[in-house]
Amino acid sequence: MVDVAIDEQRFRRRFDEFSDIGATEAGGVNRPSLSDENREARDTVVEWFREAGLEVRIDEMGNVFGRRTGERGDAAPVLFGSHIDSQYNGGRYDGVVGVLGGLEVVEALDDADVTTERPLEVVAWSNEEGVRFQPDMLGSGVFCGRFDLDYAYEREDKDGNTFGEELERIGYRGDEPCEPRDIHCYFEMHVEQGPFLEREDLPVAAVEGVFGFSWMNVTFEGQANHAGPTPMNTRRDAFVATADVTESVRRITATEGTDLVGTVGSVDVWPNAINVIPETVEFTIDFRSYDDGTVDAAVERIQREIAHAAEREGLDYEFEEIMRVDADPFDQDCIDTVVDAIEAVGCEYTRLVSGAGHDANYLNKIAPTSMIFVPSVDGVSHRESEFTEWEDVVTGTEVLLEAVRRKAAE
Ligand code: HGY
Ligand code: MN
Ligand code: MN
Repeated sequence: MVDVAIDEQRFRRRFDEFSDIGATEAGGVNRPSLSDENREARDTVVEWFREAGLEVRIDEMGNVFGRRTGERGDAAPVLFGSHIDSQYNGGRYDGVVGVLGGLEVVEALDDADVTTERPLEVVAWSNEEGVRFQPDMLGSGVFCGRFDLDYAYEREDKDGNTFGEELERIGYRGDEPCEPRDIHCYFEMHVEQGPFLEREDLPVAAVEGVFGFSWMNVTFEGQANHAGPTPMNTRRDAFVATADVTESVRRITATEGTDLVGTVGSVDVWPNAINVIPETVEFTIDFRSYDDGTVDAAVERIQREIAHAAEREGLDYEFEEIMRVDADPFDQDCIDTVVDAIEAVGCEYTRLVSGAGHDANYLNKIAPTSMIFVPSVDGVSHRESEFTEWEDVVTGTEVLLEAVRRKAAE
């Protein structure tokens, strides 16, 4: 294959400029889905895609595609990318390296005057994080037929704004149908968001699959009362039950011999006052494992614990599973292509399964898919101090370039 080189300076300039959008004091970014900062990030990606000569299309979910034609114009494209929405006060690398890395792959091919047989498409998926509008991976989920458009448009944030209204407001409710179409394969380059590559002192991993997970919403309804005169044995304290369930989540994940992880991440207390017994607590539970049966068992057990906690405290409660994604292995041929690409780039590597969810979870249902991981310093992510060495981002992008070229020649 003709030598094609990543332009590290150009890529770094873009990344630094992009990191200024929604930048936080502590060095992270705050660009939640469909926020004004997310719109600015989208506008920048569209501008850069166009400058790179890509045909830009925006679909009904605001997914942004940049297409580079191939010698076989009507052949199914090689699709690669990630997301640019962030956590509230999240990291600069999560998702972004996959989108800007995809753009750099296209520009490096242009620099070397290299065409590909198949068309290439770089994509920035909408609402991958799912922190403002649950569930996560909503843009890729509609694209892959997992959710219908109305369901997605009706999703509400905590202030009652719907996804559809906000997408309209920022001007990204595109005309392109958001539905499954013929994709030759999908690659996603992403920071590992865990400690394994750094622990092994390795620059890259071929990702063989993604954990399945369940997201649940629980609401306990007790009774507000004065924190002073109310006798302890008459209280109906919604937060005490929440604490019980949180402790149960931790106990269930301690079950021997499973890779199960569990988190109570979002908790809203009402009236949330120092001298009032909590009346209502709404909280979330996130269980994940590479084995679907393990997640199923954990969801069943925690529902029993919720019922017991409510009974002990005399509470009413609501339970809703808001999202369930099955674990599944990626396509072996795509994994092998990533390994071949890593060997062509000439670096050591390992194979990993992802504990984090990605748009690749859903793409894997409609097209051969695999991922490339680069190290997260201190294994940190979803935090403003998230960091990846630039040389590792470049290595991951070189691997992406090699993998894309291989598949585009099929
Ligand atoms: O939840 C996840 O793993 C992803 O960041 N949406
Ligand atoms: Mn991500
Ligand atoms: Mn994330």
